[in-house]
Amino acid sequence: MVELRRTLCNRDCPDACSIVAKVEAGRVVALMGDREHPVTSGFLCHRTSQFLRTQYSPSRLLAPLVRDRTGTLTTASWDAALDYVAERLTAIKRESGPAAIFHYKSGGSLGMVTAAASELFFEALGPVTVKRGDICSGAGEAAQEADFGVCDSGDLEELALARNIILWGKNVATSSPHLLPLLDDARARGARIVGVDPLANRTAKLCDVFVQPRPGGDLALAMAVFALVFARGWEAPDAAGTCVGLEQVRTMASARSVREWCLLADVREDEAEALARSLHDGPTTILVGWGMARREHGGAIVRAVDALAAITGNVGVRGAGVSYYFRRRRAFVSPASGAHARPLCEPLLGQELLDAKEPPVRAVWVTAGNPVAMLPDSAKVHRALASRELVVVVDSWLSDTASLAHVVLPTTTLLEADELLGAYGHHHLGVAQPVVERPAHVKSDLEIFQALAERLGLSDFPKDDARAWKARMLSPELAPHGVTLERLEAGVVKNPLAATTLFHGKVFPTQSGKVELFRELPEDAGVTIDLEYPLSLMSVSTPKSQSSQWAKAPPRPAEVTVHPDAASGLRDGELGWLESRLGRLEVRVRHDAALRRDVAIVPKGGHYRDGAAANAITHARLTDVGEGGALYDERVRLSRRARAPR
Ligand SMILES: Nc1nc2c(c(=O)[nH]1)N[C@H]1C(S)=C(S)[C@@H](COP(=O)(O)OP(=O)(O)OC[C@H]3O[C@@H](n4cnc5c(=O)[nH]c(N)nc54)[C@H](O)[C@@H]3O)O[C@H]1N2
Ligand SMILES: Nc1nc2c(c(=O)[nH]1)N[C@H]1C(S)=C(S)[C@@H](COP(=O)(O)OP(=O)(O)OC[C@H]3O[C@@H](n4cnc5c(=O)[nH]c(N)nc54)[C@H](O)[C@@H]3O)O[C@H]1N2
Ligand SMILES: [Mo]
Repeated sequence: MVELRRTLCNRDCPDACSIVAKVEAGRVVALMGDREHPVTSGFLCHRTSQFLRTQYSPSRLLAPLVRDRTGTLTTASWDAALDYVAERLTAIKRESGPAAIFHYKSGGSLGMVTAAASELFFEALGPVTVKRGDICSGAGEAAQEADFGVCDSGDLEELALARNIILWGKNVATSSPHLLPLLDDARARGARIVGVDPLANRTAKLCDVFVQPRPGGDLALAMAVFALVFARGWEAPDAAGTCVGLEQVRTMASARSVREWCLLADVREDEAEALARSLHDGPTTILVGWGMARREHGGAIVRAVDALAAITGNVGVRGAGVSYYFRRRRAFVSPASGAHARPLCEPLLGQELLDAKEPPVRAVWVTAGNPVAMLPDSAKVHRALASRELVVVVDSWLSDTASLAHVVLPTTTLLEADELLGAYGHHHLGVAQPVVERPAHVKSDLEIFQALAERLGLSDFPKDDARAWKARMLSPELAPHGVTLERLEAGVVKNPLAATTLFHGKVFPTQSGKVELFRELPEDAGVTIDLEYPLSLMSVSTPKSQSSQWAKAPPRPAEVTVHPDAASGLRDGELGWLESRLGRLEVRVRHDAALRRDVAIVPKGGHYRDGAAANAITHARLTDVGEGGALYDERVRLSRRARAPR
């Protein structure tokens, strides 16, 4: 018998889709997008439509692995694996204190139950050492909090009221494909779509105007637009009343001519003009990508974009706003208190782990992350982890990080997840429910913590099932709106606590109650030219993978795509070295004449053990605010393989 079952995708993706699984004799045979989910609208992304390859892959982990005396990861029983982990954690805690244990969690599952269970477990055991900062969106969130007092978005459906939509550093076709139907609708209604991105990616095709500044040239571009706005008197009549710092922005923008700012940004003046006009002719919504802020001046860039919107009157009114992030946790309460022994900075993790003293970190537990491939300076992250006494990784495949662990515990996949979920690209809430039974020797993260809590004598750790955790974690503010667990189990609901028009009435939760505009500009608006390493390494999302999780194995060696003139004479298809000041990768060169001559694209998520991780040649560097990772500021060059290794 064929049955259709519904669940919600728990991937680290803004769309949080409703998936319809076709199940036959206990096996999922097809995955489809749910027509009833207002954002999913009946289709799945490439990654998830291919997920059955991963679900039924022969390389899926189906039993715990423990490193044996010869150093080989060998299959073990759950009892043996958990007894070993419990015994080692107990000894390390007794000898060095709980701060010697580090819990690292990343975005492999955005499920709230997994997040809460891991936090609560390590609070009860410790509190232990945890991470701080955010490799993904640290800078952008901090920027918006500084400007507006909170980092959130209005309703996605407000896009229908926008006359202009600016996609600023946002590759929707790849990273949030469920925005495409909304953008198509907007265009059909006559809205204008403007893109700003150094890369003419697939999203460029749906833009009426597409501006390609040099990587990191956005601050200079914003300054050009400010200069035009001020010259034409296009600031909103109430700008001085709703913003603090308007005059400083005016002074900053007047430091150069529009022409000079455009040269610095490497755009034409008419392109800056088109942006200024779009902001003047509002309501205009700016959708800001997460990647753009992964730069040394990333916070400043987002703050400049916020300021453009605020000064031209595009904040706090319908059909307008600067959308960076939707507060996905707003509807939930966590049973964890946030207590910890000390934090280590995520984007600098390798060094921070090596440097930690009194006590040194002796044990690391990894939940839903692959830091070796996904954090910058992979070699250092690898070395830092491999030199600990105990590394435990919970995952469903042998990632670069799991490969170096002492214990690997096999867990559930997104089709087996039992979870509570929000989204960071819209305001719908929902639950994931297993659409298929998990393999016999696989446990959810929650069950793993429960089994360990028992061994460690943490008797207060809740023993009830995922559904009980979900019920406890719904904010009490939801029930008066009729949003209960039963209601969510029947299908997604729009978060009733989220604003339709954010900052309606132009009231901002900042100290002044107004938008607090940025006041400082880095020298040359942050633009630097590096003649020795002329290319910017753009290790951006590819439709084919979710970070390091690929449906089909990624190409080996990694592919680098450059303008033919920037290929150092290497032909399309030829092998070469891609070098940064940190290291080099062997790569296969691809030509694309539509690219700028100063960029090199390597897909995000290549594997370290294959020599294909962009992070192996990316320095660990912080963003200006928010302790994000300046991943995209890496400078590289291509060279022939014959060259002697450095
Ligand atoms: N298929 C797929 N989807 C994903 C992911 C994935 O790995 N694969 N990852 C998910 C995750 S974790 C996240 S956080 C989001 C990521 O979402 P995004 O951060 O939007 O990620 P990308 O698609 O990498 O797009 C980043 C865009 O920023 C542009 N950019 C880079 N530097 C600059 C700059 O200086 N100025 C401007 N204007 N633009 C710049 C890049 O060219 C690129 O088009 O997507 C999620 N969705
Ligand atoms: N060079 C470069 N580096 C980047 C980026 C970039 O654009 N360029 N993007 C950055 C961004 S935006 C992000 S968010 C990070 C992502 O970094 P990570 O979150 O580390 O990325 P993934 O490779 O998706 O690793 C998640 C792991 O969780 C596992 N997993 C899935 N479901 C579960 C579950 O239910 N439980 C457990 N325990 N594990 C599970 C997956 O199998 C996978 O191995 O990478 C960052 N790194
Ligand atoms: Mo991310």
